[in-house]
Amino acid sequence: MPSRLDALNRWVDDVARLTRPAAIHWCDGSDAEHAALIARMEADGTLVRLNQATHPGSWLHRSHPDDVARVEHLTFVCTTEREDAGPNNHWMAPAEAHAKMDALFDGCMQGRTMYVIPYCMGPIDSPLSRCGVEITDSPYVVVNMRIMTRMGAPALARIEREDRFVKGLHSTGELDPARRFIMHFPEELTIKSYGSGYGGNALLGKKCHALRIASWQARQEGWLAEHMLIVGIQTPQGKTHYIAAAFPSACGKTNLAMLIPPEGYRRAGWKVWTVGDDICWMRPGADGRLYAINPEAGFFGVAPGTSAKSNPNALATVQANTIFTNVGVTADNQPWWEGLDNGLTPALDWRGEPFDPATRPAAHPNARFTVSARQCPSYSPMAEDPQGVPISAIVFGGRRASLVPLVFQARDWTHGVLVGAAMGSETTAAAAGAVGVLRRDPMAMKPFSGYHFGDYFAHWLAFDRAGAQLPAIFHVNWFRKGEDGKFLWPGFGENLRVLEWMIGRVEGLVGAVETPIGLLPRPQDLDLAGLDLTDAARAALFGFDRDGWRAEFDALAADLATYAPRVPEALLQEHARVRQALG
Ligand code: OXD
Ligand code: MN
Repeated sequence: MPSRLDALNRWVDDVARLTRPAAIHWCDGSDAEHAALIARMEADGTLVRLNQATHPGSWLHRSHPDDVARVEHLTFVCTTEREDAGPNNHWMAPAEAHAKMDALFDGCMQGRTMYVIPYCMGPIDSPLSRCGVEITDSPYVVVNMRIMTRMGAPALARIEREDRFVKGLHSTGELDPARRFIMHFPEELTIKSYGSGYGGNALLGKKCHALRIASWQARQEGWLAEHMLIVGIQTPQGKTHYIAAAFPSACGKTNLAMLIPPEGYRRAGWKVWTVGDDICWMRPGADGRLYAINPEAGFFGVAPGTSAKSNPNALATVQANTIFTNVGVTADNQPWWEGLDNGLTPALDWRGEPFDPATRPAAHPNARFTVSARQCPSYSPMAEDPQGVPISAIVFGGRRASLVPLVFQARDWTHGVLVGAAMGSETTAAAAGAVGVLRRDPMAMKPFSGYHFGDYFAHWLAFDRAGAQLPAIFHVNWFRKGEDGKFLWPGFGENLRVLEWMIGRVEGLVGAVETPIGLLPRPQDLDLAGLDLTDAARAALFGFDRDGWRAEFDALAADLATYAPRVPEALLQEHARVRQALG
């Protein structure tokens, strides 16, 4: 009898014929398999044992110095029609892309083991979850995928039941940036990635599958695959509201997902539950609400800046069973990074050389930790619920030194989609180029939407239909600065004050004032007790600058026009309506 796994077996055979590995290993996700892989990587230097007294079960990986981040300029969406990928993606014709990739893969695994990793994105028994299989020659990828996904035998069993999975083929190749490509074939549910071992390029379940391919699948199947954290806010009355929030990189997604309530809130009974810190899959339930799962099982977080002050939950999470990539180490082999502030000093930097601040920082600025979400003290028990969590509010945000107030609410869903499409962040001194330049990043999906942004906006708008009970949509800006260049809002745990206002809005309990850009709280609508905000700070954080917003909306018109002719008419009309109200 033909097996439901025939397609998978045939593909594995085809890949083996092309890449010619010395051995093929089907990953079952067991502890024994994991231990053998770790031992092998310790022996060949891929992993360095960290101090097992302070960090049990933890390891350090030093990547190739040229292979430390996602490579957007080498990332392609290969649809039959160029237009379907949109101006928001690099495009290559599928036949050309396959030929290019297959030439790179030809014989590339000779002398190496080829690992076949069946994985499930999302709880193994959730109807919202989707499966994939990654073939890789990197044992580092295998151990990371075991943390980041539900990997191994249960995933293979689900694939056998469903007979449908995303195919991901990966090889670290020669780690030569000139021979590095990350190609997506959404029409074939296929990914081919060559020449990089870095997380976002190599752990194919994450950005490649759970965002680029999944966003395509989601459009066809009527759901949303988003670059959002999911956090549960439990009120003193015992009700938990789940909030999904999209921010571009370096805007504190992991911190918000693991927020520690300010002392007064804690005493009053507020609790915060982490469901996910990076990706959110949402689908309308029978009651018309959107239900969300975190497709990932772990965190692939940025280490620098993580401290007992900025994110105590993250720090507690990475105390054991963690793979650190490109951090520094102390003389007694504890992981160390800039901003850790634990009183220790680094001995070696991320390249394994004696630390010299004049040469380079101890940790690469994009140094990462990979760790199971289950180790997070605030991990929500609902994160494993196959039905997902009902979303009360969607939050968009960016880093805006001026103009954009602390928080405002969109009037309705269509306005909210416009607010998401208008999202942007200002460049910081940390990045090359001019400081304070606005980069538009709709829904924080610029690097991750697997299809044309115009179609993506239309897909979002389509959720507003009869019977839908859609979340309220908000925009936040934690990064407003005063004349002196200092942040006006304290951020971190104090952001709960803003989330409390959102929950009050959802429950119909608190006020707001109408402005052309949306509904703004008055300072008295938020609990600001104990915060030292000057009158000028209040005016900026809660104010509405009509002239500034006029200019902002004119610039937005030009940015939306880059997605013509696919920008939905309803979105253009919404823009025109707000622009007119601005006078
Ligand atoms: C990102 C990440 O780059 O989550 O967005 O790693
Ligand atoms: Mn991300």
